[in-house]
Amino acid sequence: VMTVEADRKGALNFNLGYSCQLEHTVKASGDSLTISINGVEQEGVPAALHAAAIVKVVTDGQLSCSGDSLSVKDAGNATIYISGATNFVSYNNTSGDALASASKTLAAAMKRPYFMLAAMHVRNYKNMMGRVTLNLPGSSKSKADTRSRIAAYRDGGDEQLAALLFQYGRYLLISSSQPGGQPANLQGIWNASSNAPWDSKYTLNINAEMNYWPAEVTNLSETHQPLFDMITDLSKTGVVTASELYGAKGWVAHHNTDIWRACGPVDAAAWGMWPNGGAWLATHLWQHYLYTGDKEFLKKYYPIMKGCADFCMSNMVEHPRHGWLVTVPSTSPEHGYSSDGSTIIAGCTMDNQIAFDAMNNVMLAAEVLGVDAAYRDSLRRTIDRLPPMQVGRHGQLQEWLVDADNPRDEHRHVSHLYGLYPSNQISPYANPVLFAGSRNTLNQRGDKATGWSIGWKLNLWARLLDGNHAYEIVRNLISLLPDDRSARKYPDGRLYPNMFDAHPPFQIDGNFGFTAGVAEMLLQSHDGAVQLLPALPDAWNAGSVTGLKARGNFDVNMTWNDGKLSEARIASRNGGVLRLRSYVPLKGDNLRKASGPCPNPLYASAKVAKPIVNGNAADVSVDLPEIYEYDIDTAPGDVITVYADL
Ligand code: FUC
Repeated sequence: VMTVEADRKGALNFNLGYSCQLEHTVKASGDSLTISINGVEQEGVPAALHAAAIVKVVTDGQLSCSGDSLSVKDAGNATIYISGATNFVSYNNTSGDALASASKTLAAAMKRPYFMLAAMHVRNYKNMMGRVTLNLPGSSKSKADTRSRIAAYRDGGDEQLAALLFQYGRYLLISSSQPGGQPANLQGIWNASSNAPWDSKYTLNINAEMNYWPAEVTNLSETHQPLFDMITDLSKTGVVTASELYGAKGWVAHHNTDIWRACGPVDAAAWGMWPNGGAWLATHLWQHYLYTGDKEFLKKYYPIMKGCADFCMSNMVEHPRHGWLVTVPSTSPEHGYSSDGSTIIAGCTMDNQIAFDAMNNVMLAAEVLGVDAAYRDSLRRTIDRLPPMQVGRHGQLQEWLVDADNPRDEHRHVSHLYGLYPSNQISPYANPVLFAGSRNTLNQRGDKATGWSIGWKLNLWARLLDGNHAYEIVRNLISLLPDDRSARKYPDGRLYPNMFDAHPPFQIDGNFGFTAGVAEMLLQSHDGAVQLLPALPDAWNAGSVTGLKARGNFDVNMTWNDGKLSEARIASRNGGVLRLRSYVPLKGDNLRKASGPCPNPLYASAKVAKPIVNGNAADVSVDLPEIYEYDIDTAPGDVITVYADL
């Protein structure tokens, strides 16, 4: 709905038509336009969808219609209501009545005047947006337009632009992923082309998951629901793929899906033959549980998680040489291990890490729900037979079972670092060798990449607890690309003037990866503690944040100065032990020195097998900053305040 107002009656005169890239007809009658739109066939498949739209005008002037347009004359104001719908009902049902749905939505909207609809919209939006605030140094340039600010960001002094871009990612998620709708695809909801890059679908080997990295930690948990709905659909279509293609139990999805919930391999082998899209997606169900502690949710989605574990257990085979259980055939997404370009292999590191999560999460979920005792044992036995992670001859975390990584290769996919982020299998405290190996890998891959790859690297450097390196990645992402035509002149440009992220072309995952990455620099809760300011860069030496979420359902507010935490206020929603980790000693009521493993299972560390080191162990040492850890018992509703004890 939009409204146009003039300062005096009679000044507003306009005609209104409707244009659309697809084949369509427009009919004007009375106060409205009715538009009927045909879908297009693609790759020989006839269109299953058509659409209808209705446009209605309410005005204090004269309204007339002719042919395919409306005309408003001598008006002081006009409100235009626009409603559109398709015949889509669900992935396996297109029997909807597009025109009837569009009319129904329109009738509901027209019960209210513009100002009321606008107020409702703002209220809903603010309710989500306002949960998190972030202040970083340097507000002096914040009056300039975003294009100039992006162009000048490298000069320093405008860290509020990073804060704005962080919030922009939240805005994009709120706007493109609401319960009841589809999940945000490669362009969110902002694809403007009928022939979109990568068909505006869901790439499951990183991109669709990345879209949802900010959902929990930046306090927008309900925006995750459309993804859960898609996972539910895939768990049905994926059963057919698992049984027909692999003769396996459970369900499987490969590297790509769309609104029809396709699960089979598509495109060339290097892309398509990777059977872990479903299992990666299903980790989001478990993460939602860790953040919310919602056992009803866990109970509802447990069978879907179990379907992924079933697929792993029935599909993996024993490696003839090592005896480990591995996926085969598979690929490390889009990347080859040999100079002849071969990609298909058994037991890629990412496969093993995803299989670990798929089975380990189900084992933990079954414990929480008190079900499936015997199944839990079989999961445990299978997990114990997975290949351990390996560090290779260049000190790198190996991407494959074979030590084939090329230290000069800057491929954008860093799939084997899945274990470091988003998963929690590589801990500096429990697995320093893997931690150092991951750091070597990331240094070898370099700091420049496509938009989404930069977004991933930001989260990875945050997990490597290196704030200044993470900040270099921030700078690589906040780099102006005026438009796609200027890509040659701006080879490193990764942000358009409107702050959409550039692969290039525009792909929204980079925005979401950025937002998640900034949160990850400020707060982590995946490795046995709620860690305050784990990777703060020097450039953000003073600031504050409110409303970030830690696993265990804690809301975290922090202020810092001189690069150090000064105060944290943490609201406990569910109760339970809060273990705090900080680089400065803390004081506060009822705080006691922590001891033993993390007592709160919602943010406990993962227990992975001891790694194998094939390279030079001297290259894989870590030097970590001193940390202070405290426990505090909380009840639901408690607010804990702690201060730096310097
Ligand atoms: C993966 C990436 C590409 C692109 C596409 C949508 O295939 O490797 O870079 O982002 O998804």
